[in-house]
Amino acid sequence: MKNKADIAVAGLAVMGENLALNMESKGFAVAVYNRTGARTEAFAGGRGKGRNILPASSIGELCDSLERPRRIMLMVKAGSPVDELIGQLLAHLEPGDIIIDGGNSFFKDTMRRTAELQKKGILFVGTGVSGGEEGALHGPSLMPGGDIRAWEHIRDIFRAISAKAPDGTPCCDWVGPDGSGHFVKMLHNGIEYSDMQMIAEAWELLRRFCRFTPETLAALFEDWNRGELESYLIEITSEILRRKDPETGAYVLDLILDSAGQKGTGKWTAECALDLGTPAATIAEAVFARCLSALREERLAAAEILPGPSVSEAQDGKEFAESVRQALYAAKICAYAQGFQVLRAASLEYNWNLNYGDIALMWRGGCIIRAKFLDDIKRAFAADGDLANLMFDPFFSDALAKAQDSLRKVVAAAAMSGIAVPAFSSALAYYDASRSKRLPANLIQAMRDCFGAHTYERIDRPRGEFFHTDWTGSGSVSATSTNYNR
Ligand code: NBP
Repeated sequence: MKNKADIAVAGLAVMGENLALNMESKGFAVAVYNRTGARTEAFAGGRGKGRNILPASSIGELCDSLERPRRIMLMVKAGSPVDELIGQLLAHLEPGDIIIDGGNSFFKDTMRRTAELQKKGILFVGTGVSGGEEGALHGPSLMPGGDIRAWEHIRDIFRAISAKAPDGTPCCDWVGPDGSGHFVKMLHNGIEYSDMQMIAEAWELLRRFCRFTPETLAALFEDWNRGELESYLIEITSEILRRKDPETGAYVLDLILDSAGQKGTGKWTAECALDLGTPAATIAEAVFARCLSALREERLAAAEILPGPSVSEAQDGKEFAESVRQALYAAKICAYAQGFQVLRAASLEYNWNLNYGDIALMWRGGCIIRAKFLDDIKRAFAADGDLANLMFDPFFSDALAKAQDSLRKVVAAAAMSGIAVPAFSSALAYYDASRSKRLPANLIQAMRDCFGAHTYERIDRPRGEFFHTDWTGSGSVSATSTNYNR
């Protein structure tokens, strides 16, 4: 046993405990602290027993037990608990010490904390940690950002404990300044919302149009997991579909209430996309779809009064299933294109200089959206680091060219049969709007100018010149130097 610990973990709920055990298993001595001391003792005397785990009963004791510079990782709820703990730590830390926030903090809080702590000489890191309990124990995807000076002191520990991509690369790299690590984690979760919604829609379509049994559906998802859709979420879907309740013998999925919960990172992603003016509509739809699912009582009442068509079964189930597979692939490309557009906008807005290919690689293992597909994204950004939209990469534009017909077919069939597929529909609208040379936004501009004199640009004049029409007929077209472009 070492006298001093290499790193500390504060907060010993599910994530903190498992991360501490992961660190210890990689040869690091880990000091641990929890607000309620009984939990620290229970951990040290239970799962941590006989291991290089040093329990501390106070923040002061925790800080005294660490090698310099001190490295302290907080695994507590986002918000005031993080500020409270930082406040308590400051009395015991010295310039050069490092605080790492591994919770799901909002990136703007991380920006603020990085700047405030920098003034006190403390190096602050906000890191995304993905993969839940299992990932924390066996290898999470880690997305650290903040004060770059901390990286050389935490790199070895972070890379050792992180998940490894199938080629052995650690799923952890320095993301960028201030809140960028937490932003990337938030965006990961937003993409996770859309992935899950689209898989749920695919399952619904297969179930309702093809009338496949759960076993057939499970085998189908298993088969999909051997192709371009290979991913953790597709893998667990086939396992979920097979699982039976030992008491009733029914499929567990059939017993689960159709009301989806959420903890807020999907909502944050949608809000950030709106703030940045980026069209992450499919991600936002996935959040709204969960909100709508939660209005179960209203849906049950509406089902009695709002009419719709009946479902026409697919003529050829196998053929329809292949269309759904291709539609899912096309919609997934669109959702990821939106996600990376948000990242790009944030990188420009906050001067983060993000490396999108490296971010795709960080998600290659350990995290919930891990998928073979991310290798293709990594390759696309390696070929063009400033790619404006993933759909413009030749690999993805070819893939969309092949799969877009299926997406149309499936969305149309769903609409005609009254089955809601909000993520698929939104992805298709995003695809079509993105490839439109001319959108009807000129009418929107005309209306804005008509009722609010908001002005418009003209196709026959250089960008940046603004015009106003006197739509009521009393005046003429006039240029203005003021841009009312809101
Ligand atoms: P919780 O979010 O439930 O964190 C609570 C832990 O923090 C408790 O052990 C609590 O102690 C401790 N704590 C300390 Br130390 N100081 C606190 C304070 N001032 N106020 C409140 N609690 C304090 O734990 P978790 O589920 O392990 O998650 C930790 C973080 O990791 C969260 O931000 C979460 O969003 C994030 N995350 C979770 C997952 C996941 O799958 N669960 C995945 C990825 C990220 P106590 O015993 O005295 O209450």
